[in-house]
Amino acid sequence: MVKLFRFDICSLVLASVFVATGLSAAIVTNLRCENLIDPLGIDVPKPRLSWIIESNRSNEKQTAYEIVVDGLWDSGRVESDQSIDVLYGGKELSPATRYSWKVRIWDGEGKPSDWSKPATFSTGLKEWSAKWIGYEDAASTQPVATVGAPAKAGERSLPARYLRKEFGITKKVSRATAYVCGLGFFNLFLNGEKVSNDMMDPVLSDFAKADYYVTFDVTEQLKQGTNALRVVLGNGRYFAPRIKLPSTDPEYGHPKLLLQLEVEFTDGTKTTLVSDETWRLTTNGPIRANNEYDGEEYDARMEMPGWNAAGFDDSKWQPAQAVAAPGGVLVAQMIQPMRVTQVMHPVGITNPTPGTYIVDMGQTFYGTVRLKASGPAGTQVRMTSAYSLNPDGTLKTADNRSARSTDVYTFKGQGLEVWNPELKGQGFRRVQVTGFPGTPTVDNFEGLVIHTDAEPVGEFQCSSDLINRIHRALWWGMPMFLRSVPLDPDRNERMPWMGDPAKDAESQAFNWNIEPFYAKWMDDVARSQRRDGTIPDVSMYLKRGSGVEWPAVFTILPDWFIDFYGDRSVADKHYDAMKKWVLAMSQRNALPDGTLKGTNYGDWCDTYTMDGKVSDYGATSLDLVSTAYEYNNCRIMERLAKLMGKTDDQANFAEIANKLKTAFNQRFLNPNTHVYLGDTQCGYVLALQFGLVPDDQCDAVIANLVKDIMVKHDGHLSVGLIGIQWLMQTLTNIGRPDVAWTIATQTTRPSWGYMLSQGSTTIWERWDYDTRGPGMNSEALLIQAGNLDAWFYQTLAGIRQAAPGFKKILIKPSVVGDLTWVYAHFDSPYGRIVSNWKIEGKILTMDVTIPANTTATIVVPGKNGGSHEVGSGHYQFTAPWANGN
Ligand code: RAM
Repeated sequence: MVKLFRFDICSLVLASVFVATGLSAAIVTNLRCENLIDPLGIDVPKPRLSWIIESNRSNEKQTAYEIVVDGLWDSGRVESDQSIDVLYGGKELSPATRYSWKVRIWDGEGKPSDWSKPATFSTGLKEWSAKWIGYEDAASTQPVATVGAPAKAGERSLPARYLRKEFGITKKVSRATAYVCGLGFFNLFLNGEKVSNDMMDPVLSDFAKADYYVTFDVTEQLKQGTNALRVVLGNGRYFAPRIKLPSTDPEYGHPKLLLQLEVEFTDGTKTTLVSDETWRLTTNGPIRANNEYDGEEYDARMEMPGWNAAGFDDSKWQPAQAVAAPGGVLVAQMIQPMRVTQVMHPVGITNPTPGTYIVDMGQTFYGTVRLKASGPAGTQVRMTSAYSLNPDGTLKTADNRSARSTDVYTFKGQGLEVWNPELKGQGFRRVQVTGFPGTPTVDNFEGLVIHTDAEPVGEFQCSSDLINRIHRALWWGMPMFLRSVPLDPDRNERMPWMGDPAKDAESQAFNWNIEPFYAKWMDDVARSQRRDGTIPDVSMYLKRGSGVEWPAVFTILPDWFIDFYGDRSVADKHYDAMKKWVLAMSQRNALPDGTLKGTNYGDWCDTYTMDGKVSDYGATSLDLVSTAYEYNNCRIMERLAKLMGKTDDQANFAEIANKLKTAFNQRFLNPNTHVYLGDTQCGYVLALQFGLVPDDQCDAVIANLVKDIMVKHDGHLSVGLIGIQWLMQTLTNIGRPDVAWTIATQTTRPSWGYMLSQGSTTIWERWDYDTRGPGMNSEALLIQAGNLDAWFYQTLAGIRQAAPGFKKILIKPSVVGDLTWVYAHFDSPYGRIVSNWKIEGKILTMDVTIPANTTATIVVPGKNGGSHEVGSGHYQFTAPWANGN
């Protein structure tokens, strides 16, 4: 039953709230541990437990909760409205154990809910008795490209390592768990079946410091009798794909495996099976070469039928060698794995030169191609991937630089053969095929979209076709970077650069649950800190540079975790390292006037760099950018110190920040013209967004920024990698979402609309991708996107957090340009938030959903819309609307 309430907010407003008055109580659902659903192998002594409350009543609240963890902990009734990140408070958890847990809550009227359906988590392995095994073959470190073009100096690849082990199980199994670290990448099979649909496990890391192991529940796959385990080991980043060219990848060594299978029987006994020298190994399997930059080469004639099942004759194989451990600490992989998330069907196929075919997937993505064809034994099909075409219709591979991005398949000649590379991927849209037996059709190929399989949490649509298409391009482009660490997708580089994700993460977070992903990455960044406190501009592999702006992801993200996810754990964990870094930056880079010496890379590739007019470092003073960033770092540290009760630190960071602010304005701000040095959008935006502008000059500085956009640049942006992270939200914050809208809807260069008009399906690395020569010029390197997608959710739909983790929500859409409707939802830590407004004739209608256990301020657009304080529920507001409202 639905009842209509009418508010008398203003005589012109008809604001109505629909309240379901059904009496059903709150339901507790979506139980998560460490923000993962039923995680296997968690590695924390006190996991954080969260749940979502669903209810069809308005104003639903939690006033108390009770958690029960498998006999180990009954929290009893705890008077609290906390429903995310409740710290486990029971007896010490045992390693390698599965726990079941459940929760119930008491609502605003003090009524208890039913117990939730139980969820589970399992703890990681502590006692490793397994040995690292592999095959240390010095000769094979030479370049290998067995059937492709001859390898060039510096290209490195190896055939895959195939390992197997048979073992007997005589009793009834109650639970079997495999703990596996196979470096670089591994695939695990049990009795012929791959044990999961993960791709490219484990997550990347600096292997000398940390090695992630993956936990698999294999209870179902294990059988009584003889079982066969098999593992395929690829190079990943362990056996470096390049030593130089262009980056220095650390060389860790040959691929290696650590595996421990823990089996529990129904009679209460246990057994353990481990990797050791009794395993058999061969490199003479079908994967002849694999390398993320160059591709995978597969000779189906070398398949070994039956090798993954019990009874295979492996007498010609060699015993696995016990090899040195990689040297890092073993850490449980607590993020979602990479998976194939979509299968693409080609939209067309062309034949630019005799024997050469171009298969068009219709969309750029990161992943790989699947071949489905028949051919005589020995026929070799070569498939080279890239984004777009040369003018003559051939594939434009120049931007891949020296990455060959070529997969080679050799037919065994037995009916329909289906194959895809398993140990690599690349950013691409088109595939150039040569050597195909006969004439290929679109049915011979599929595209596999691969990325970290974070759960989707958002949807955005609006009345502007252009904005929808830009959102779609971002939606495709963003996951290309979610590959266990944020990683460039295409050329011979593919590095975890740290500058891009500081605000890209927020855009991603409105679309996917990336909390575990970035929490893990902050660990990687912390591990890359040097003794002197500096952090490289690119973490883990190419450990180059020690700037302020790029590593600032190490202050910005932990701080943002608190705001966005209500999660303090990242800041708590890394506080000391963050402090050390921020202090090192202000000391190392200090100039006599109190500002900072500029460090790499400034407002990288801004629009002034178009056509080579200025260098890639952009037009904004590097000193200005670095000083502004360090100021922001100090304010973040001041805030965190306050939160953590570290009063000395709080005072110290406040003092450094105050001095930086004074020095910044003395040096960079002209008090008469209110122009920041260089008169660039990036300079204004950083000063405004970070709170550097003296209060009495704010209006004048804003006017200069707006003039720069609207007059000097005719409604276009002029920023690069740094400016774009803050530009759009700054314009909203200063009350000019209309200016941001003008920028967002441009279709002339430089703009996102222009990129799409040139046929792109993702966002370019450079604003002048189309007129640049090859080199550092990717069609899908998202550095010019920053906070844009978040801006669609935050400003056009108006969904923002007003208290950490969206415990309090602000719904405040901006009706800009010719927009007539917006629909967005976002699954916040407390549940789904919906903002949906539309203008029809002279009426604006707004439907809003606020999840249980939160409150919200809803600001209805328009002169008479008003501001409404509400609890959870579904609300509809209508207000008169006139143009220019
Ligand atoms: C390029 C990439 C990367 C960027 C660096 C500075 O290699 O675009 O994302 O951060 O430059």
